[in-house]
Amino acid sequence: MPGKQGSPGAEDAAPTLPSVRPPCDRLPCNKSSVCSRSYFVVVMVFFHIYIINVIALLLYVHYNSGQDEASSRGRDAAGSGHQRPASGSESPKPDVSLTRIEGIRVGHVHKVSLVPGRVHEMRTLSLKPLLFEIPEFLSEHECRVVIQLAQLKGLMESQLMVQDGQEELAKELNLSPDEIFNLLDINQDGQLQLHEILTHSRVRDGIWLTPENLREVYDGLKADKDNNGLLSLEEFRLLSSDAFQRFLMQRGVKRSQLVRNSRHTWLYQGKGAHQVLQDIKERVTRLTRLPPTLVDLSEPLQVVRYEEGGHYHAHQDSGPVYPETACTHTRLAANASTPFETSCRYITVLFYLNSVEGGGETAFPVADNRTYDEVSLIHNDVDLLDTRRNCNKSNLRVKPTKGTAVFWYNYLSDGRGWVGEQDEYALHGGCVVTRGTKWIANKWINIDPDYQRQVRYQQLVSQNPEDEEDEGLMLDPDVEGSDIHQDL
Ligand SMILES: [Ca+2]
Ligand SMILES: [Ca+2]
Repeated sequence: MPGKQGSPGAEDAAPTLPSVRPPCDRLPCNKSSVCSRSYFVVVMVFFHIYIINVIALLLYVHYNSGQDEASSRGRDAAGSGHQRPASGSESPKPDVSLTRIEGIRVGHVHKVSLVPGRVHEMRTLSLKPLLFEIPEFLSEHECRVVIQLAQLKGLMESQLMVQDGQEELAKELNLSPDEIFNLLDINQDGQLQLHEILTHSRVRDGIWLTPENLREVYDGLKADKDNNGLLSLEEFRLLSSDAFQRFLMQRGVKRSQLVRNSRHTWLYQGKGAHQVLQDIKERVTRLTRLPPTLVDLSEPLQVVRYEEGGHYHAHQDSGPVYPETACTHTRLAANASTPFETSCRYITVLFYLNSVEGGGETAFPVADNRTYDEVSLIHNDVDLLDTRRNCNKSNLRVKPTKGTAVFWYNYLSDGRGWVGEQDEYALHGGCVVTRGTKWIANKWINIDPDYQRQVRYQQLVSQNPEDEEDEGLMLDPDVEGSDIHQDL
């Protein structure tokens, strides 16, 4: 295809050429009339003018495309901040090209060498997101040590309730009830359907709303006057901006109604850490085939425990990256005026530290779906992000088996060896644990999609190793240090 589009001038010109053959070739004609010498001269003059025009057109096209290339190279070289380096000899090119393992097809098995003397099998589970499973990635001993180290350190609640802040949000919003209504009314039919409210307000300060408890709120507040299950503009106007929130708080919130219901801690994996933790980090480097520096500079190992009834509704591990967004891990190197911050986790490696007796699968609701559409995630009262009730409707579920690792890419490739856009299909969650306890660990590999920012960050860290503790490079304050002193 690109070859065909490459020379539009030549393509347009070529088919018209045969038509200028002298008409004598085709028509038996009288020499004295149409095929006279003067007629032939006229035809030849037009033919020459035509050829000159075609040559001029080709020159014009060639000259212009050359100019475009030159100007785009100029823009890249100038580095306007948001642009990533383009390929080509004159533009700043990443020194490293990130390896991205090919999925080939679902069910494909790669043999990988991760530890001396044995071969692991890595099976492709989906292509969107690019997701793999490696049984027996961790030994029984390693699983036990990680759990014990986490217990020794102590786990904290993964989600704390935020009681205040709703009032402030309403003030900040500075929108009239009519304006809010109009924004929520996705299909613009003048009524608010349940899914329209849930799409925008599924999470209210960490409380997960389901269609059922939204109906409860309607009943409690007597919001749906005509009882048709919809909110009209008149009904909506009668509600105060924080009515929902106040109602939910008064009624009391159970752990099961939170976005996530688990406890976790962080384990440092650098120099001086327990050998098992260092071994796991090295194995992750071999598995992902990424530069060791990137793995070394990433977040520590997160260990999570879900009790019976624990869950984590479907979410993305990474945020989308826009020009005005900075990555949490490279914020040292970011422009100070960047207003938003997000986790930039190129890869998630998730380890199952035990085999769960009941439930607790990792669900990927839209894996290998044909399309991704945020609004259709709630359909006919079925919320695909709700891992307490709808895990069985997820496209893919991975059963927790002790020692197994799964890993996936949260970003696509930019096609030039670096990190591209967020992969929306990487949406995933932890299904409710129906029996027993579930222990997992997460290793995230942090890479900034902005190549220059990642490089600046690594330079800063290598130049000022002492600053790192003060500035809190790590995402979690209880992390005692890191191994960023290693060679970059
Ligand atoms: Ca509507
Ligand atoms: Ca109504």
